[in-house]
Amino acid sequence: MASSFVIACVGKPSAGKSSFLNAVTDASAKVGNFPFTTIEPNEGIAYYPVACPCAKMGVSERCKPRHGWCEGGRRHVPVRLLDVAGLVPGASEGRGLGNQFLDDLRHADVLIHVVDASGTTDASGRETRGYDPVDDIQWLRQEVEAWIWGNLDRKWAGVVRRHVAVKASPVETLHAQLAGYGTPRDVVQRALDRLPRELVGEFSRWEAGKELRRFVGAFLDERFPTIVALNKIDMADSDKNISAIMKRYHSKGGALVDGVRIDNIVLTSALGECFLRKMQKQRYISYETGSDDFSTDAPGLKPLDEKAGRRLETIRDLVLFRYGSTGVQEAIVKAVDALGYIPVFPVKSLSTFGAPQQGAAFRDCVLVRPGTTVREFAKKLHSQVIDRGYAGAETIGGIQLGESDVIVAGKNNVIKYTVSE
Ligand SMILES: Nc1nc2c(ncn2[C@@H]2O[C@H](COP(=O)(O)OP(=O)(O)O)[C@@H](O)[C@H]2O)c(=O)[nH]1
Ligand SMILES: [Mg+2]
Repeated sequence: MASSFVIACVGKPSAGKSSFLNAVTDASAKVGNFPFTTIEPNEGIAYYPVACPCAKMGVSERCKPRHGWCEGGRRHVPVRLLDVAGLVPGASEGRGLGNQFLDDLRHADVLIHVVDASGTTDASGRETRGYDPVDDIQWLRQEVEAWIWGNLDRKWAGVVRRHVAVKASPVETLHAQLAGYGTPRDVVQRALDRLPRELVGEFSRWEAGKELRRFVGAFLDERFPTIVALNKIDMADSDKNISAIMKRYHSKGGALVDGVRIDNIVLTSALGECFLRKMQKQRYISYETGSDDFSTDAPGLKPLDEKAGRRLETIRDLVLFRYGSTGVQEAIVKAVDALGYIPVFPVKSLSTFGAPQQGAAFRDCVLVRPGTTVREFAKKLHSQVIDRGYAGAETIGGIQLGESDVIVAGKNNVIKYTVSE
């Protein structure tokens, strides 16, 4: 039963995607401690913190997550991170690696667009100086849009003919076309809901270059919520570029601009985080990801040499003091929050919160889409046993849950299923 939440890191070459991945991935420290059978070279693991019911139930000392870890009721749930390399302007027309990497996107629940805010790489990722990154967010969005729209455009006349012939609804027809992008039907419906009703009513007259194009924009907003990581904030020119980007994306009422909401722009120093983690692992500093400082004089730490000491001071001044953290962990949190996923804790016993004969509590935690029902989660869980023999479900306090109850964090997200076989 794998938590299947996938974040894709996208962006032009040299923006810092791989560094971002390294910064959040703790592969060497916690090898094997994630539910994914294979980790590809371009994959990493990040951890999303959630409130663990172990604290409220007074069993924190027995809380032993199968994957990730839990500390004082704060549980760190692994999520997958994909490094989608090679996105350059014109990619959707088959330049660069062409559709290959755009195909990777279909596994993603949410995107983190890593932008080089320092202005030291041009639109294709080549080294330069004084490049203005203000358009980078827009062109990436347009690439993805051109890709999805292009695939529909080619066959649109046929799609509409069939739509009329079989008397389908717009959502059915579009869902059939977009299912390949890993898209559930309700996402297509929400994208349609973003358009004026009259427009949807005239679906059979949609032109590929007009109404369909508009729909694809709405579809992107729903299908690929995007967090922007303005990266390399430790570099000289980043400050002024950040101000310009914030100005452009500041909109009235928090509306999406190029698929981005200003609240979802995060300032990051992937390299700073990599260095802090490395120094922490080698026991030169004590540092916790996401915090606004590190310490060099905690007991048991090794003495720093001058060069490392200077570098740490620079990170402290330019990143931690100025922006409050390296921003990397914040980006992960925002990415999962953007979809409102909630943690669910399946248990075998509501008195021990584990398997009855084992000591450990709350072994499993799975992130699920908002709106997931008790019955849907049973299906997602290991499967046929619960699905075939489904006899009911209850939560803490022996409260019975209905099949169609929507799972809500803190209310009914600790679930014990009963099976009739
Ligand atoms: N100063 C600074 N350099 C960074 C940062 N993140 C990445 N880099 C550098 O930018 C270059 C490209 O980074 P990389 O992660 O390989 O980019 P990718 O092509 O998007 O995967 C490397 O030299 C990194 O060290 C950062 O936060 N600050
Ligand atoms: Mg890379």
